Amino acid sequence: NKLSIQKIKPPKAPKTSLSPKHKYYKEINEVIAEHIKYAAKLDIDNTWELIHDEGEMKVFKREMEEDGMVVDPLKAVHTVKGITGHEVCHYFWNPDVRMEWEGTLESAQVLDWFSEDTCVCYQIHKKVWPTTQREALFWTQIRHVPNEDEDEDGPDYWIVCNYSIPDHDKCPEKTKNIRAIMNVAMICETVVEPPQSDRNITRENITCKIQYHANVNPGGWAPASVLRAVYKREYPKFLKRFTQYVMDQTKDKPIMF
Ligand code: 16C
Repeated sequence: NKLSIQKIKPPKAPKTSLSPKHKYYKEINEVIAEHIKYAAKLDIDNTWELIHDEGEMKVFKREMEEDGMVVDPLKAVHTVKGITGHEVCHYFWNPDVRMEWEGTLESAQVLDWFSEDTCVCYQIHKKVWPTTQREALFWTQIRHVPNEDEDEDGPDYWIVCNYSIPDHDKCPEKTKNIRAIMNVAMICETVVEPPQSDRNITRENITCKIQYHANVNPGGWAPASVLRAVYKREYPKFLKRFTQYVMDQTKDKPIMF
């Protein structure tokens, strides 16, 4: 029954442990605020084209080009039972486990830690025939965005954002790869249906509502048809494989709200 659905709010945590003096502090706050704003609107109107529809998972794109390069914004929504938004974001963010679920990578490295919740990653993606291999250099941050509305029922999000940076001291300079540019976010809300009054909350009672935004510029020439075919196949594959990974990892662990 709809009226009895409640959202469990985790304790208010510091928004980020990154120092306001850090050179990326402003950029990170702005980028994250922008994703949250769009996620809250959930404005999937008819300018978005549905490219994959499978159960609760829906993947949309908007065809767009910049200087002749395909940069189609991509948006996906998914609803998964038995896991929380904090768990989804934890596994999406944690660089130690990325190779376990990310099927497009050849290698991934952490180059720097800005703070406990923010690091810089350098990764090399698998080659897509017949194009030059891609690499990426980006900060990645996980954070809890508590509901700040007067309205107690307002959304409470967990978010991870991966956002490209132009350079880093420890980043290999001249490689054979083309640098792709990304602005990616995973934004989650946890919905809890209360158990019968004498029972504890179990994984049966929780559902995670996921939104995933990806703006990727391949950074150099690649045939539009190859590119669109690659992401039409890879994003749904990623969403399925990654959410299954989170379910497998968490099923015997205490719920992380
Ligand atoms: O968000 C995802 N993963 C995060 C952690 O890795 C991170 C990565 C974002 C993707 C950035 C793409 C950079 C170029 C990719 C090269 C293509 C590799 C395909 C290999 C196929 C075996 O935020 C999950 C992302 C999962 C889906 C990625 C698919 C991206 C395709 C974009 C089109 C660019 C192709 C350029 C080469 C033709």
